[in-house]
Amino acid sequence: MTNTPLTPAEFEQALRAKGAYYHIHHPYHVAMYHGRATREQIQGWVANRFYYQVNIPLKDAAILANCPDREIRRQWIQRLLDHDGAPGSEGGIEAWLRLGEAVGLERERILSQELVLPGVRFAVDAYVNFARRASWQEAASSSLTELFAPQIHQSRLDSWPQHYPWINPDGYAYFRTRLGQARRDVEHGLRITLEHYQTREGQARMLEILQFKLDILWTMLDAMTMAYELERPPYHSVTRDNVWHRGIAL
Ligand code: AHQ
Repeated sequence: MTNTPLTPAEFEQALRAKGAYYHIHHPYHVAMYHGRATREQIQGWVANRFYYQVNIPLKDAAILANCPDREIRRQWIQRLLDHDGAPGSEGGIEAWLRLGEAVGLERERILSQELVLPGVRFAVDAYVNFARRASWQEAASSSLTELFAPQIHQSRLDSWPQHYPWINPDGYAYFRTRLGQARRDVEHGLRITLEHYQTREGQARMLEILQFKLDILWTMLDAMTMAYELERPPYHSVTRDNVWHRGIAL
């Protein structure tokens, strides 16, 4: 293996080639796109992805906490405001709750996180804990799955309204907002990444990190497939009750 670093253009191309493993290609997402998802599968996806959404600000706060560079922090903090809501604007987490209501879920049921599957929780927690432990540059670059995010948000806007007329279209505001925010995030994340990884070894490390994040997104949908498509939620052979993540009522 050569030690010659990839040029920035070659490195960016190698990052974009990882799009082949993006969760837009996961059968669960493909089924939703083609209108084959049931109401329960859509609701399960929204309720489980809520756990990812509420953890993004914690992940980004971990990056801020580890980053000594004021210029980087001044830009990165916008990501928390995008999700938590800047003063006077509702933010992405609230918009996700509206998506939940639009697909027929009770707001309180989403907030309770009772529908969050163990596999989803562990995948998301792995992302947050990685961001806390890794260098701020490695954690920042792990957000670059968003290179492929505008396409996935657009695909929902293009397909869901025709396939799922029972979903209140007000709920799609989140996807529309993310189109612009993801593109802006990628511009900043890519600049940090192309500047930080200057050696061939470092570039190889970055591709590993990106694959780790792709694995997180893919694994979340695997857990949802088990539960909502194969009807094998955790403990299904023991009980049909949601017993995960909760103590035994004494
Ligand atoms: O809604 C998404 C979002 O706010 C973020 C933040 C970003 C990150 O920091 O890792 N990644 C991300 C993603 C969002 N939506 C996902 C989807 O499929 O709707 C895509 C996901 C990503 O590509 O990482």
